[in-house]
Amino acid sequence: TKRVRGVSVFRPFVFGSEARPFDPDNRPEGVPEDHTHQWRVFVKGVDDEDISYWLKKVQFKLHETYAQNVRSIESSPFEVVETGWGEFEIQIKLYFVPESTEKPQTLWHSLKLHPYGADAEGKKERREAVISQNYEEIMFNEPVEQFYEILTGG
Ligand code: SLL
Repeated sequence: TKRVRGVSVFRPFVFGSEARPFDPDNRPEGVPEDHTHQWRVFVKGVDDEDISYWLKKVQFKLHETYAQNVRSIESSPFEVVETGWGEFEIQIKLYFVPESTEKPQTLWHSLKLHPYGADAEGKKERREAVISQNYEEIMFNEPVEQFYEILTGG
């Protein structure tokens, strides 16, 4: 497969998490006692643009306290919804469409449950949603011709 020499193609995307504390008076059924939040970790296009033409699969690796902590999401939306009690680092592995012949790329995201400053001593617990997301650009250097066409709509 021929590569397109001297060309780099960038694709923007967003990854991150959203967390929301449970209302203590109205907890969803079946959630373990010690869980305090529902959260979501995701990879998506900017303005929810569909990115599945270049992104094939996302593997989210959660903390080992989770059952089946490696979650593979094979189609859009690339996200995992969970509940829990603690913050941790999530490994996010991006797999590209097979035409790309590109190796997977790994990112890390810190799951945030608590609003900034909420853990300061003497502060009353604030119950609010916490969104933590990053804008990122992936660079494909000298993509193979077939992938270049997919990327540029050629
Ligand atoms: C901490 N280092 O101690 C972190 C680990 C792990 C959070 C946090 C498990 C949920 C379940 C969960 O929330 N783990 O039991 O399924 O703060």
